[in-house]
Amino acid sequence: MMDSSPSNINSADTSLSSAQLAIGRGAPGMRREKIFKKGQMMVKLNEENKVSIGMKRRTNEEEFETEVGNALKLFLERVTTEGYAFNIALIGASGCGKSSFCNSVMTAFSVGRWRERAMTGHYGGHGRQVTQHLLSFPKTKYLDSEDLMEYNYPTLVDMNGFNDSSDNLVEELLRIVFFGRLPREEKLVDAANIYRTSGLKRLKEHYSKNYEDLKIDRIIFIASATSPPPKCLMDAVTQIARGENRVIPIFGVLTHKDKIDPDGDEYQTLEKDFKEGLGLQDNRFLLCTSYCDDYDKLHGKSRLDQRHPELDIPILRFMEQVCDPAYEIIRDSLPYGQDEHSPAPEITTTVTSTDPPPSAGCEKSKRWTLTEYKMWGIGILVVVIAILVVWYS
Ligand SMILES: Nc1nc2c(ncn2[C@@H]2O[C@H](COP(=O)(O)OP(=O)(O)O)[C@@H](O)[C@H]2O)c(=O)[nH]1
Ligand SMILES: [Mg+2]
Repeated sequence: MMDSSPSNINSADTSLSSAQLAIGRGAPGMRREKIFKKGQMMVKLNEENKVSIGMKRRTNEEEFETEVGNALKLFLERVTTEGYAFNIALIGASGCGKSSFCNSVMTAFSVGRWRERAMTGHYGGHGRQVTQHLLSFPKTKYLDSEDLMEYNYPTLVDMNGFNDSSDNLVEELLRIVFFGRLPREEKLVDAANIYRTSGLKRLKEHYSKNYEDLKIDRIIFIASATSPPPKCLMDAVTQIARGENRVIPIFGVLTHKDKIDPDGDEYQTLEKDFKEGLGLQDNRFLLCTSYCDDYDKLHGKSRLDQRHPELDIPILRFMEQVCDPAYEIIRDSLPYGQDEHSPAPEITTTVTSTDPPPSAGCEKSKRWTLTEYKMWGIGILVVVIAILVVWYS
């Protein structure tokens, strides 16, 4: 489990150069540089036993700031500027904290304060969910520093919660999402309605016609540490992500850390069940608190006014694992409907799709790296110059 307590800061953190700190946050890195120098000065005073209680608190904050810089630096080393940005699906039951976690990740990645990019909350047991559509958050929607844009920050995919079941419909909906066949901003419930009115075969036909977009590279399964893990849904996700030909790495997050006793027997049993259900090792698991109303109340200050490095650090470290290209997707180029357990349906009907026409950039197997884009740009420029030279000579 990842611990973010200040006592865990190792001496290497404090030897981090100010230039390294600046890498992470562009202009605000300058602020961090100043803080870091001030922090060193305070350590000196501490040695001389001249630190007041208030100053001690401040030193902790500064150590946290340093650790955020370090976690961010390690994250950037992992995502690099080569390759492509991963699409990460946040899957879980309704109300477990998917959207709150999504916002917390985007806050940890950005320079500014928390913003409600993914809508959170509930309607108090009326069965209606706040998130109804498949929403995607590419880096352009959450990064607020131009310096970071060239890095392959992931696209986070938030959607409404699934029921804790593992029937044909849930499995097919997961397949549709994982294979990138549910168009952005479309409702999962629309797919469920096709199933209800016309059956599984028609559902497969419909989504086989859609163009491949947002094909999922990583799954983060989210559950709350305050309620029993949704075992049927966990089974369905592991079955679709691991049991078929295209194998996607799964990670697990338990939210609501602030509401439980992490050392208590009850929680320990829940964590064990969760990890075993998803086949997780510690490096693919995180217990965390997200930015939320309860945490604001605990601190007596709104997340609109302050950041919480103690929340950001474990999330950054976890995301460093999630975005590690070392986890390979087996048979990545396999399209929807071509896996063993769900053979390609014969398309007999015409289904009107609202999707944009296919483009080279949509197909994941054809996703271009930055270098490839640059090479194409140079190539086109050379051709244009050649035409102009021939024209004027
Ligand atoms: N105390 C606490 N509340 C949380 C945490 N994460 C989410 N919540 C709350 O749980 C409720 C549902 O969260 P939301 O992100 O909308 O869940 P979703 O339906 O899975 O997207 C909201 O009231 C959040 O404020 C957490 O880590 N701790
Ligand atoms: Mg939500």
